Amino acid sequence: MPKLLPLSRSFCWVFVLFFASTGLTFAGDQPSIQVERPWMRAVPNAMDVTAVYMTIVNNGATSARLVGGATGLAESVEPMVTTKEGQGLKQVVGMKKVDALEIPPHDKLVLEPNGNHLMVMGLKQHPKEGDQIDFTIKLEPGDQELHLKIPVSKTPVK
Ligand SMILES: [Cu+2]
Repeated sequence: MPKLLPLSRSFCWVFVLFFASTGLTFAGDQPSIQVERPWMRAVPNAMDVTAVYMTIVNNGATSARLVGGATGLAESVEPMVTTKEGQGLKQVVGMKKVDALEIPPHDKLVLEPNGNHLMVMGLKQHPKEGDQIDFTIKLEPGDQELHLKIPVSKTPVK
C-alpha cells in the first residue's frame, strides 16, 4: 500500500461544518469518515475541563480509530470511556483515558454524555452557548486530521 502524502498535498482541507454532517473520503482503501452532530459542552468559567461529542460514521470497508483531538482553547484533548463499577445505589461512574476509540467498518462510533467522549482539558477560554469553535479530530490509520467547526451547547445538538 502506498504511503499517504502529507495532508496539505493530498487533500483540500476546507470544511465548513455547522449543524449538517460533513464527509471525508480517504485515498485508496482508507476508511471513508463522516462526522455528524458534533458539539462541545458549555461549562462555567470555574471549570477547566469539558467534553466534545459527535457521531463518527465509517462508510469504508476497513476499521478506523479516533486517537485524539486538538483545539486552541485547551491544552489537551484525549479519548475517554465512561466506566461503571458496582450495582444499583452502589454504582460508581467514572472515566478512563484510552489510546483510541474504534470506528468499525460500515458502522459508527457514538460520543455522547455518560458514554465515550473526547475530554478537553486545561481550558484557556470558555466559549458560550451558540459559539462556534475550531476543533480537530485525529484519526488512524494514516495519521489523518479532520478540521471541524463545532457549536458550543449546554444540551446535545439534534
Ligand atoms: Cu473524560
